[in-house]
Amino acid sequence: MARGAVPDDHPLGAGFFPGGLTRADLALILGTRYDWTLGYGRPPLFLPDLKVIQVDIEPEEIGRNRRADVGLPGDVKAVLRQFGWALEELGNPKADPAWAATLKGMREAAIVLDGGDIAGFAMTTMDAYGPGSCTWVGGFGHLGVGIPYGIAAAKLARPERPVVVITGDGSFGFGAMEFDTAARYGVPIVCVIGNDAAWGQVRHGQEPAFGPDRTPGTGLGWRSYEKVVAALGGYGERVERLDGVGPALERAFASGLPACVNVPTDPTAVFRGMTAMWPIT
Ligand SMILES: Cc1ncc(C[n+]2csc(CCOP(=O)(O)OP(=O)(O)O)c2C)c(N)n1
Repeated sequence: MARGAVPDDHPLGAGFFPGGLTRADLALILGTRYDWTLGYGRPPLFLPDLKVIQVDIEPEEIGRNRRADVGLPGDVKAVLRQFGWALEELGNPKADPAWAATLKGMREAAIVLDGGDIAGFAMTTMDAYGPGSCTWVGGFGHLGVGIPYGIAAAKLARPERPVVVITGDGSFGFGAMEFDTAARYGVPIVCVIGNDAAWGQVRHGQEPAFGPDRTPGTGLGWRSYEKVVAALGGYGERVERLDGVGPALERAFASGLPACVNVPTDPTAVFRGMTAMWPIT
């Protein structure tokens, strides 16, 4: 509930991006529990060698679910005031500019969306912090532009920004060979496929219109598109579990190559905010 106490666009803020936590060497846990919202204090969010200072007014909360390197029983407001005095005594040391730059880069990662339902889910759940930082097919719905947009509009226009392309498996197929372009020009976009083995948004319109067994042409099959990207000189990974997505993204970025993280998704999940061809009733 403290979201916003440090504004998401503060130079030292990482918003809700877990990437900030996985790169940190010290975390302050202030009056909050290691419940499901913090992944119970376990990997992939909390790595084993992350040092933690935990402040809680309930002494028994300290060290519950995860080890605290330093536990401080106390009221968060009072403890933070004391931290402030201690920092003053140390001459108010400034944050490492490299760390601020890392956080800035994570906040400003350009997001490119392509696909039907997957783009709808992503559009409504992801934050954007600057002009041109979130691109998608918009009103024309011209699927297939994700990878080229990722290469050209985002990566070559602003090479300092990390670029993530989130795409449906169908839409990936339209532009997949552009990974060859990305590999030839050394453009390290990271593409995540929300793979429901279907032209999902169209299929989800066919089902109510014609019946669940009458969905012509919209089944695609579970293809290993990550292997296509690897064969073109990029980096490819298939991820079956949600908690594997974050580490796979880290490896994809670390590869420095055009990368594809292929994630099988639930084919029955329907995004109800946009409809490609639902019956008009
Ligand atoms: C070039 C083009 N062809 C077809 C369509 C029609 N269309 C809209 S949504 C959709 C399904 C997209 O499937 P996918 O990319 O796999 O994403 P999903 O909906 O499964 O998440 C299609 C084919 C389109 N918008 N653009």
